[in-house]
Amino acid sequence: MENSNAFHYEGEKAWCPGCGDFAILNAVEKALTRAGKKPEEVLTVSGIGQAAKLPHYLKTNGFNGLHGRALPPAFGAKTANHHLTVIVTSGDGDVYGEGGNHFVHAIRRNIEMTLIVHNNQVYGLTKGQASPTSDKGMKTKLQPDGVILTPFNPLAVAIALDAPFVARSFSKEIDLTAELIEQAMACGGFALIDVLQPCVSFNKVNTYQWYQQRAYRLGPEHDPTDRMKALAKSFEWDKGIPLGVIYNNPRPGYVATVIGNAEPLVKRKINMEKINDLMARLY
Ligand SMILES: Cc1ncc(C[n+]2csc(CCOP(=O)(O)OP(=O)(O)O)c2C)c(N)n1
Ligand code: SF4
Ligand SMILES: [Mg+2]
Repeated sequence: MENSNAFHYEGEKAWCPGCGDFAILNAVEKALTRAGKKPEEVLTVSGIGQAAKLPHYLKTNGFNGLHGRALPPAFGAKTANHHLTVIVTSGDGDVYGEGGNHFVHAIRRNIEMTLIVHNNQVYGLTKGQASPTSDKGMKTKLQPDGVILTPFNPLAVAIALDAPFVARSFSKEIDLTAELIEQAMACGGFALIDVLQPCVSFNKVNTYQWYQQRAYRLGPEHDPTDRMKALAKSFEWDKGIPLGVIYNNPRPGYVATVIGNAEPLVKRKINMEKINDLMARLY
């Protein structure tokens, strides 16, 4: 059946058949369509990895940068052009490992953007080494005796830093992921959506079945505005993995509070005389 949404890219996608990344891409398209966005109003930014290929497969403005460095250019773009809806798509290795410092400080700055992490618990692109979210004991070609480190808990870190919107989904739950992306884009500040994403080629432990056996949807009894309860939820893993909005404390972000109504940089006139003078003094 032909896909009629304005964000859909028909070309080939270099992901393995069955990879959870396809469903995340589908959810992003759905969320943008339902939110009534136009392709030119959206910027999708990524670093390096399988997840980071997503901007290539979506008809929006796009920027594909360096491994671990998706958040800084996204921040730059948002501050220079406030009207853009900025979405960052990253892998667990990209944003929780190599770019972990940017993850922490983007949340502290509360920059208005939605970070979608394709959390497959491995380095997919480089063929299955352990990532910061790999379960303890998981054996890989590089960790033949099993991972010895305690996994990084992105949700707990984001809640500790008081991120306005912290959620988790499972790639198979396309409607839930799309719904969470829509809420994230409307939250007014930094939003994290960690999406459990099976890597069918290199993660033979955390499979579709493994996630399906544990993942459950949070019900109305969970109050996402209660930070301590949200923190407790963020530690649930082995017996049950909660999906949905874990923590919600909406408030204005960096651009609204620091830059306010000032004219976006992108709209300001360029004074070539001043630039040429500056260049002449630099060289
Ligand atoms: C600075 C730097 N370090 C390491 C690499 C090699 N590298 C490329 S992708 C990647 C890991 C990707 O894992 P993840 O971010 O989880 O994405 P996935 O492929 O699993 O979606 C690594 C280590 C690189 N390209 N640049
Ligand atoms: S290696 Fe894993 S993450 Fe990468 S495309 Fe294949 S299934 Fe997806
Ligand atoms: Mg990964």
